[in-house]
Amino acid sequence: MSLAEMTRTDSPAPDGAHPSVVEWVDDIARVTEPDHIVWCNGSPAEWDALARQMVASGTLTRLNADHRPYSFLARSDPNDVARVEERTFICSATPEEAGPTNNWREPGEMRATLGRLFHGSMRGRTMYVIPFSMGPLGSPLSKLGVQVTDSPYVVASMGIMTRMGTAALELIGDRTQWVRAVHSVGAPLEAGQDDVPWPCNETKYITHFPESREIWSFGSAYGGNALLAKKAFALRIASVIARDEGWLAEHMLIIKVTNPRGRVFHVAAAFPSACGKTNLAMMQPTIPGWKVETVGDDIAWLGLGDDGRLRAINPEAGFFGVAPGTGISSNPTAIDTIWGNTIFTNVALRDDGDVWWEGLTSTAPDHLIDWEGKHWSPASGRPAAHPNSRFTVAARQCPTISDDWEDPQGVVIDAIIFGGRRATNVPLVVEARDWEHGVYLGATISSEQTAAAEGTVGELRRDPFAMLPFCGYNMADHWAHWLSVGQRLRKSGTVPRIFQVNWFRKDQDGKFLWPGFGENSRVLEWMLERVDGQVAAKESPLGLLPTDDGLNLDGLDLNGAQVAELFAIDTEAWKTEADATEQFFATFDGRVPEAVQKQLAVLRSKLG
Ligand code: OXD
Ligand code: MN
Repeated sequence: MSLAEMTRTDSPAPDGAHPSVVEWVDDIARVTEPDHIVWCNGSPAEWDALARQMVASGTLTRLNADHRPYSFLARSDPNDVARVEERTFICSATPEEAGPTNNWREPGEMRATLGRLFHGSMRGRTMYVIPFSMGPLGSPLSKLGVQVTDSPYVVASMGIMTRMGTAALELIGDRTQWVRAVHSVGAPLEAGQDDVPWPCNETKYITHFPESREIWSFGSAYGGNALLAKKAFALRIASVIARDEGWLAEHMLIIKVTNPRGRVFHVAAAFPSACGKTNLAMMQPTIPGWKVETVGDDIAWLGLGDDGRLRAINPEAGFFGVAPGTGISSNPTAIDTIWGNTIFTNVALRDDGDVWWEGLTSTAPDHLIDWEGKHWSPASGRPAAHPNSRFTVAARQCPTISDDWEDPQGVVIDAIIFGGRRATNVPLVVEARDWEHGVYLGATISSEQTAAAEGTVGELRRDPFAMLPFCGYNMADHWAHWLSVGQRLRKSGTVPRIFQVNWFRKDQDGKFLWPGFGENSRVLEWMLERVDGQVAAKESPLGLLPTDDGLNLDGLDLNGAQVAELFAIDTEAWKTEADATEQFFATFDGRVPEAVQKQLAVLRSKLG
């Protein structure tokens, strides 16, 4: 018996563990050969022990408790700072099932590659077994998973981002469908070899097997590459489960909005990464009498409830928010949320032991240690925090968390918003004429490239439903699935309204036309007054627009020309955009649903 085999049994599976989990863990251990196995129970004591261990090993720095109680800073390897989309693979049986927007690999071939990579990949390390629930424990809308990982940073993060531990494990029974997620940083340690604070591997594979509901991730410990409950499970694998079971797994925030008359609405909104979803989810309205509360900031699972209405849960338990740009003025609620009990990754460290990033305050401190551990001053000419630096914090710490955010039946969705980051063409707000038109608006979202994924910042990219990197199957089939959900909603009698928004339109001098942030409440007001039947709208080739005095602009410093520019429709530019959409649709080899193609024809005919 090898040493690895002898030590593997040092932490027996807990009594409540289902044999299917125990056998699977054993199989993975046989391949990855960890020195130890630890079954995580999800207790505060366990979290604390992990945090102490990571402080001792240099992975975490404890922040000054006077400023930021029980909080930590992690600095990643400079080559492991974001999701790696070109290393993200969907291994469905055929390339057509993955579709042209995903990287497909033949499953057998990928399994052989992964077998080689994972062989002995946890040597010298501990393998942690993390059972977790996505969604409230025991909710009919929740799903269970188990991730194994050799990264204690991932365990601590999953402890914040999911309902993790024994209670989730005990829900796995004979007939439970649960998602298997294997993660290794891919940095085995030889006997006596010193570890580094952020082990990872230059070779990275973020791999999904939709049919068997499995995830295998190798080489990275950062964010969505490694916290497999988030993008890999709750979006890529869940979107496939949702297609098969008749619901939707979407890259959407959820908010509860109360109007001055006391009517409550719930809104789900899809925006591409780093377009301010967390800011909108925690928005403080500037208009009197309106209240916004937070249900979720990144992912929504939506399905038809017993009442035939569209209901949604936030499957996550925490926020993994982008730090830069999150500030006292842009998102005071987030700042209040992260007062303590927070893991910060790749932000800068202040001399007083607190954290800082660009946009937190209007002026930078004179001296910082930057995200790479180097001395920094405002004269350094480079950002102190990495543009994709993050905070990881429990959702329950958010002062605006909604009282129904853990409702096991989900919240009723009254409106759906699709947004992109567009400097030109797309008006501030448009209402879809019907569900089919709404699906077209979702299918044609485009945005400028951001820092959340690796790639060239600034390039315009198509991001249908803000799901481009997250849909686990053919994107055109996703649109067909949305259409079928719409048909079922229509039969049951209540179809949420769909809107498109664009906070990011610029004037000729390149300046944003719309103030954004809390002022976006004015757009929410218009949309929800539409839902409530209180305001009129006017037809345009793009859909329904506010009438001339429809949008509440009281107290805003916007002149008539600027408002006109926010809603201007440049017919020629839209004809060009329609041509580009036709080309985009052509990449799906005839799979784009008829009803979506028809919307493009309608747009063209309305443009004249
Ligand atoms: C995220 C993303 O981290 O969308 O939420 O990239
Ligand atoms: Mn996201």
